[in-house]
Amino acid sequence: MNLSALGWNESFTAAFSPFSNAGLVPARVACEHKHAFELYSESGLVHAALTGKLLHEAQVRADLPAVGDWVAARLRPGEPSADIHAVLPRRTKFSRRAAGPRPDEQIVAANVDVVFLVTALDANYNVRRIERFLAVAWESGAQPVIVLNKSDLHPEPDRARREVEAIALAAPVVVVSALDHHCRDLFAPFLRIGQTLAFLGSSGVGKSTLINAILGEARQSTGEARISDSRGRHTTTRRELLLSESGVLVMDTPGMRELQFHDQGADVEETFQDILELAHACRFSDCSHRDEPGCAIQLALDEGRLDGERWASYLKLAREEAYATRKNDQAAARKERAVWKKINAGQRARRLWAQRNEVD
Ligand SMILES: Nc1nc2c(ncn2[C@@H]2O[C@H](COP(=O)(O)OP(=O)(O)OP(=O)(O)O)[C@@H](O)[C@H]2O)c(=O)[nH]1
Ligand SMILES: [Mg+2]
Ligand SMILES: [Zn+2]
Repeated sequence: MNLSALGWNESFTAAFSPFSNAGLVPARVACEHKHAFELYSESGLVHAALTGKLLHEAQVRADLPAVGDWVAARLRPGEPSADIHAVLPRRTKFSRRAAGPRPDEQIVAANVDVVFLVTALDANYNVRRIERFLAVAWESGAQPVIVLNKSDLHPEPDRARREVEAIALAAPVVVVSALDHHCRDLFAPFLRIGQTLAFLGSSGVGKSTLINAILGEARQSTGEARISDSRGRHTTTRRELLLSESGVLVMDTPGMRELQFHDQGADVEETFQDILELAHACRFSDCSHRDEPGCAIQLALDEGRLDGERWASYLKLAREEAYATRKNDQAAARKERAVWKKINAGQRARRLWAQRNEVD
């Protein structure tokens, strides 16, 4: 296997140099099992485990490898297996809040160049959801492409295209039927060796069917949608970076209705309608519900009309929401810095190149 065909480029070389001195090799995470990873390396597919040191030093989940990551690995001599010593900084990343008690960041996909946000033109077609996915996609650093699949099921696919183009900004919109023979041609402009493509979207929209069509191989299982509401059945159950015979690198992912970062607010409101209504009756509109006079929440707690545990769980969610928002702001700032870094690196590279040519 050739590293550049696996998506390696100069942006990783600098980050890797300390590891190459230590005798490690670069490898890319193809998929993740419970306690193990599969990696693409120059010597082919290898199984790998994390070193205790990496596990120990990881502060948060996002410090551990995710599908698409480049890692520094030590190959075990004579075996198709390796140990992962470090994760290289991600060029792009999709993350969402992990389920669970701590609002931890979960990396959905790393180092993706082009992300296809897939929606089906069936009963679940929803422009607002595409809008939300798009917002997260722009933050990831990858180039988003909106895919309206199952055009064969829509009476006026061109009307849908116009509607979506109106919110797409700079993202191209592809209207397609995965069952159509010409499907692959529509994706041809994106199929370049070394480019990492990823497909995201709800279960049943046809991500795996599109991937099979693009690869020209029946690589991924696909599943019938439920008849009742045409939702999918979560046929794909793990994220996986596939490398086709033709050299196309594409990530299939399990169905995801939302990328959670942006949507939490609506959930909190829906779930805690009663509390929000109570808060309307506080004397001060910016009441913090701690010890202000005329606080309707404190009064309701005192009188037993509001359950203390329910209040505590509201506070917890509200805090997490604030955390997620803060995190999004940080992501935006990071992205801006990254752009400048790229520009500076470009200037530096040009300068070095010019110096070198002078010497030659
Ligand atoms: N009519 C029609 N059906 C399609 C099209 N694309 C996919 N399907 C069908 O939709 C169903 C779901 O397709 P999948 O490719 O499994 O969907 P998925 O997005 O990978 O779903 P998960 O793996 O569950 O996330 C299958 O029965 C496909 O044959 C299309 O363009 N038109
Ligand atoms: Mg699938
Ligand atoms: Zn109050």
